[in-house]
Order: sequence, then structure tokens, then C-alpha cells
Amino acid sequence: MQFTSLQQDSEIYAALQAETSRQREGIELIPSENYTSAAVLEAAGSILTNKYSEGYPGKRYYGGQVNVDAIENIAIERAKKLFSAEHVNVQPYSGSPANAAVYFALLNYGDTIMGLKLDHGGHITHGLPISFSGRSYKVVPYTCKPDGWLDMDEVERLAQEHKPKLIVAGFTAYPRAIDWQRFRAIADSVNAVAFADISHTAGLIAGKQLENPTPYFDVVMTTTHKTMRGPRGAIIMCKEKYAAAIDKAVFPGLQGGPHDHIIAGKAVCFAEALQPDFQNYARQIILNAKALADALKSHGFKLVTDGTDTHLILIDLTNKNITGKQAQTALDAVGITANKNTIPHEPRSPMDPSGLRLGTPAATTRGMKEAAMQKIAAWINDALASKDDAAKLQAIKEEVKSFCLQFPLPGVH
Ligand code: DSN
Repeated sequence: MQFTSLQQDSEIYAALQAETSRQREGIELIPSENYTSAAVLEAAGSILTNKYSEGYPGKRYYGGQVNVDAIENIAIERAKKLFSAEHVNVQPYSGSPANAAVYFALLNYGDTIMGLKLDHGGHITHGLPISFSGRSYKVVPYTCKPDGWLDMDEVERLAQEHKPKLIVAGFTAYPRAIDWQRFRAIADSVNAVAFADISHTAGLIAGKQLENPTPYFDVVMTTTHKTMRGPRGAIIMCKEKYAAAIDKAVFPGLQGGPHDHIIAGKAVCFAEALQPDFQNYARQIILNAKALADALKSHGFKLVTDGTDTHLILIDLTNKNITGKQAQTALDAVGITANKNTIPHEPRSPMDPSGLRLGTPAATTRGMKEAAMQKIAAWINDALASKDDAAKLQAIKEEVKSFCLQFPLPGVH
């Protein structure tokens, strides 16, 4: 992007130019990040940001809604088609407020919920004690087994014992496909709401590579900026019987005016995800993740669950004489962006854990394939082995940069 008008603000202009170079010259492996298309960027940067439109299409509290009503209805219809949803609310600002709205709609304060423990791969909004979710509801966390796989027998046992009102499934650092049917059956056995947070895998579901829980879960939420490759935001999908409660919880329960520019970006991203080519994209994300996982294993890396079914890999660094924080810093120095992460049954602390989380959605958007994953695994191995050798790290950074310049940065022209 030229940022032509932004040149008048020299400080922000310089920072944006520098960030463009960082994104262009490095490899993005944070599994929750991606590159939107130029069309999504245009919608998200459009004059729709000027508008207020509290309410829903046809029922707003301000005038001048003819165009935003049309845009919101288009976004809703496209999302319904993409996920086979009965009802969709496209207004949530992001994933955490969307999850807050789901709980606000369907629970009373103090009700019991079940979610995966954060350091086992869950999300802060799934019941972390210091988040609103942990403070407002009684949380019964479930966990992964020592081998990293979800302990579904524990989910069943805890549900029978605690009779939660809602069970949330869907994770931020779990590399395997989820047994939605078993979660649904467990929720049914205790009359709990079955809630899926598919933020990480929505693009793989929309691209028909992973099973879609929407047809048989009560409520499903996703962010739109991860594997979906859209603007930063979220949507909530639900059965018709929960529609009024969900809509009321989003507005006026928790939010004011919707971000109409972002809703337009969501509509554009849904149209892109409805194209047949999006299925090829989703398939390649998983092929790349499997190729990266195999290549890392060939360099002696231990992976939680020994592999992946998705876009995400969780490395257990305990056999590598390096912590997650040191690994993240060494990779930053060579232009590879990843994030330190806890592993199930973490022996260290969340600020300096034993894991490193990687994902392939962004690299795949850029056109990188299996051969690139071999190179990336070798660079990761070399960078971690050379974490205290500035000259070696600089040499790897130069290799990474010249490789990346062969893959244009999407959205930038
Ligand atoms: N921050 C997101 C992630 O990286 O997975 C979750 O909210």
C-alpha cells in the first residue's frame, strides 16, 4: 500500500512502512494470523467507519441506514451459507466480546461452565480465573492427557459430576481435530448448551477440510481474521431458538454501534471463502502443517500429540535445552515470527514456557508449499541451535529475507 495520505503523519507513516517491510521480509508462523486480501482491506478501511447504526437491519436507532442494512444482510446470508447456520450475528467486535455475549445471553452469573484449561490449550474466555469468564461463572476446567490429546473421558466424568449449564469446545493451542459428536453427546447427557469456539479452525471448516459443528451445536462462534483470512472481528451462529437472546446480548447487552466497515470486510471474506479455490487453500494449509511437522520431527523436535490434523503445531522444547521465550527471541532475530506457548502439564511458567506454537495459514496464503516447509524447519532448527550467535542469526535472517521476497505480500500493491 502506498499510504499516500498518511505521509502527512510522519510517525505513523514510518511505522506502517516498517511494518510492511517486516511482514514482507519475514515468515509469519503465528497460527492465529493471516494476510487479508486487498478487497478485505479496502472494505475495512472504507468510509463505513463514519457511520453509526445501533440495532439490526430494519430496526436501527439512527437514520441513514439504507446501505449498511444491505451490507449487514449480505454478510449474514453469506455466513449462513458458508457454515449452514440457522441464525448469524455479524456484529461482535472480536472473539472475546463474542464469547462474553454468548455467556451473557445463555447463562446467569454463577452458573457452571466447562472449558479446556488455558495452559492445556484453552482460551482466556473459556474460564481463566482472572478473566471475566472465570470471575462471573463457576468454571470446571477439563484437561489434556500427558500425551497431549484431549481427555474426553474426563470431560464426560466432570460433566456428569458438575452438571454444567454450558460446555465450550474449540481451542487455541490444540493441534488435533475435535470430536464434536462426542462433545454434543456429553452436553446432551447433562442438558448443557453445546458451544463451539471455532476461531482457529473456521477457515479449515469453511474450506471443507474439517468437520463443521454448526449444524448440530447450539451455538458456534468464530473470529474472522485467523484461518478465515478476513478482517479483525467475530460472528456468532446459533439455532433459531437462541437467536433473540444472542442478538439482545450483543446489542444492547454488551456493545453499542457495530463496526460497519468491518462488517463489510466480513462480507467480502465470506464471499472469498465461498469460492471453490478456498477449499484448495484450506487443504494446502493442512498439507503444509503436516510437512512442517514431519520436517521438524526429522530435526529431533518433539511435538505435542506427535503431529497435527490442522493448521497448528505445538513444539515441546523440553529435550532441546531452550525455553519457549528464548526460541521466540531467536526466531524473531531471523525474521520468523512464532509464539512461545505453554504445553499441557507445563513444568515452567506462562511467561517463559516450554512450548513454541507454529501455524501455516499465513505462509500458505503467501503461496508457500511443502518444499518451503522443509526450508523453514531447517531455519528454525539452525536459529534455535545458534541462539547466542548473532552473526549466524544475521546470516539466517538474510536467507529468510531473500526467500520471502519471492512470495508477494497479499493485500499490498
Ligand atoms: N490470541 C489468539 C491466538 O493467538 O490464538 C486467541 O485469542
